[in-house]
Order: sequence, then structure tokens, then C-alpha cells
Amino acid sequence: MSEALHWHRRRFLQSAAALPWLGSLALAQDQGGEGGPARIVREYQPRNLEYPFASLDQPITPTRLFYVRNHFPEPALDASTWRLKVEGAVEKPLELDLASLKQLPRVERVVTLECAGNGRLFLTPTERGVQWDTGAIGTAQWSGVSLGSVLDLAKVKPPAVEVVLEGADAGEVRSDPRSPGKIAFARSLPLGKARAPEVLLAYGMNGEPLPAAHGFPLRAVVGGWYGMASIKWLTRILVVEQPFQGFYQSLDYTYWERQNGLPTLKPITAMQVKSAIARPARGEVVAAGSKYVVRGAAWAGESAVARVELSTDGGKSWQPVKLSSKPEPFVWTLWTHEWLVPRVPGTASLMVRATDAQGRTQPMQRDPDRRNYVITHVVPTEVQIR
Ligand SMILES: Nc1nc2c(c(=O)[nH]1)N[C@H]1C(S)=C(S)[C@@H](COP(=O)(O)O)O[C@H]1N2
Ligand SMILES: [Mo]
Repeated sequence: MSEALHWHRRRFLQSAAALPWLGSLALAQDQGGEGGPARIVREYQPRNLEYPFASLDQPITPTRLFYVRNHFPEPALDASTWRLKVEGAVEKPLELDLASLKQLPRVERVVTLECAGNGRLFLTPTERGVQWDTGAIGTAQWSGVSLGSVLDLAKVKPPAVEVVLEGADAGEVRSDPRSPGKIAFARSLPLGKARAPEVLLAYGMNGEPLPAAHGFPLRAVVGGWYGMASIKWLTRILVVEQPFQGFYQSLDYTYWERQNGLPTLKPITAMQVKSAIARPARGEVVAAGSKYVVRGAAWAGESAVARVELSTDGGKSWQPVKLSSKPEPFVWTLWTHEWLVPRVPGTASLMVRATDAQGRTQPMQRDPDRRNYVITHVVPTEVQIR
């Protein structure tokens, strides 16, 4: 399929009139079936599945290939008994069922989710956590309501500073640092971000009801932030007057920020600018003297991608690649580059780097203050030329 067609499909998807097309999307997903690309199992229990990044060929990730990141066993929720509680610093505490949520204005948005641990496989020495390659990322068309509309319904009281989102899944973290017994998966958002238009409570994904693995019946989708903020199996929204200091907010999913010479732990929030090569894959054999279409994606969280450059000579020289769509915040942009493969057999080292609209470029070196998260440094893709 041509890049131009992808672009049209994408534009099409962003309009509310995309519904007829979504039927063919479901069809396209089924075609993957036998022999097609499949997710890579990183962990069986709880289920952690990686998107096969080399299969990237359209901006919307097929649901059957979308990565799954679970900390605890997936809860099986019954939509008829499920309720969403909204409480804490609000004038009108709520208990909403799915039908009353669906009465609120429907919002649709294409948003890219990336796990903060994506690319952990590239860290030396090895860091704790799921050993993701490049595919703990995906883009879907999410449908639901804005979190802001639910907060307005409950009427947030002025001293409130944050909104805690809590999932129905729970468990005990037994490795150090241990959790205080059984805890639910929960994260908070400052009120400003919680009210932003890119923050949804989604009941639909790519035109279908949200699948169980992705948080049925309702999940948060926090555009521009790493995936840990997008709470699945959402059952409670707690409005608080002090910053939340939960396990996944203060102990895990944190990085060191240096303030006046003192390293301080900060919660991981906004996605940083990053790009990745989908094809060729690491170790792929490419034909000497051929034209090879190198392809991949670039994204920049709340910012937009401004520039993507590729090197096919191990970082000595860089050329701009062709973007298949106009970069926007919250969604990745696909890119291609026609590479004239050298005639001489051997190896080649390909690298890609992106720069965002604020002028921030992916670093060449890993910053250890990021601990086991936010892996955005440039990683070479070595290929064989034969
Ligand atoms: N309730 C709950 N929400 C969760 C998680 C979880 O384990 N439990 N994992 C988070 C993390 S770390 C990521 S990256 C995203 C992944 O969403 P996905 O599984 O739909 O791809 O969900 C987030 N929301
Ligand atoms: Mo994640």
C-alpha cells in the first residue's frame, strides 16, 4: 500500500465519519491470521506481549498486534455490574455505569501509547523489568469521553491538585522495593493535564469495544504521556488535595532529576522525542547494490516531530527521511528512506534520530539518571550486505 494511501486513511480516521472504514480495518486485522505477524511473548503471567515492530506499515496498529503491558493478572470485569466511582475533593461524588458514561459527549482520537520501558533490551548492563525490544508501542483510534467532562459532572473543589486513577487489578510486589501488601495499579495526573483534550476515558479501540487485555470496559488514554498513566480497568477516580505518592508514582516509574546538586526522584510523565527503524530488522540480510526502502516511525509526546534523520554509515553522515504525514503531537509519524545499498558485501550500521518542535534531539548516549525507563538514545541497527 502506498504511503499516500496511508496518509489518506489516517486523515479519514481522524474525522468522526471514519466509521464505515472501520469495518475494513477489522477485516485487515483478520488477514494477519495464520502465518502473519504475531505478538512476541515477553512474560506469560502476567501477560506481557510485544508488537512485532518490523511489521509496521500503517499508522494504526491492528488491535490483535497491539502490545500488552500488565503488572497483575487481568481482571475479568462484567460490564453490567461495573461502576466508575468519582470521589474525594468533589462536590458531587458519582457512581457511573457504562450506559450513563456513554450519554456524555463522545470523543474519538488517534493516540500513540508507548511503555516507559520500551527498548530496555538495549541497556547495558541489563536493567530490571520486562526486556522490551522496540515494540512496546502502538497507535489506536480510541473512543470514549473526555476525563474533563466527568470531572465537570462531579464538580472538582478548588483545593484539589491531582486526580488519582485506579484500576481493578491488584497484587503484591514481592521483589525489592516491596509493596505494602496487595495494591491496585494506580497513577495520578495533575488537574491541568487531567482536563486536557488529549486525555480520554475510552470504551472503544479501533472501532470495537475495548478488549479485556486493554482495559475493558473503560481505560484512561493519556495522550503524550508514557503508557503507565493510561490506567486500564478503571474503577475509581479520586480527586486529591495533596500530590499522590503511590507505589507506581513514587517508587516505581520514577527518574532522578538533579536540583541544585541534589538528585530527586520524580514521577515519569511526558514521552520524550524518539524514532525507531522497523525495517530492515537487526541482522537482516539486504542485497548488495539494491534499493532498500528503510522505514520506521517517530514521535514526540506532547510536542511534534520536527525532523527525522537517518545514517547508513554508522553515524558519519545523516540525511533527512520522508515523512508520510504531517507530524502532530500525541501521534507517531511514519517515515521512509530509499537506501542505495553499497555494492560491496559486508555489514552496515543504520541509525535514526528525531528532533522535536522544541529543538530537543535524541541523545547519542544513555543517561543513567533515567534508571530503567525512558530509553531514547540512538541505537544502531546492524545489517548484513550480501
Ligand atoms: N490497571 C492497569 N493499568 C495499566 C497497567 C496495568 O498493569 N494495570 N499497565 C500500564 C502500562 S505500564 C502501560 S505501558 C499501558 C499499556 O497499555 P496496553 O496494555 O493496552 O498496551 O497500560 C498501563 N495501564
Ligand atoms: Mo508501561
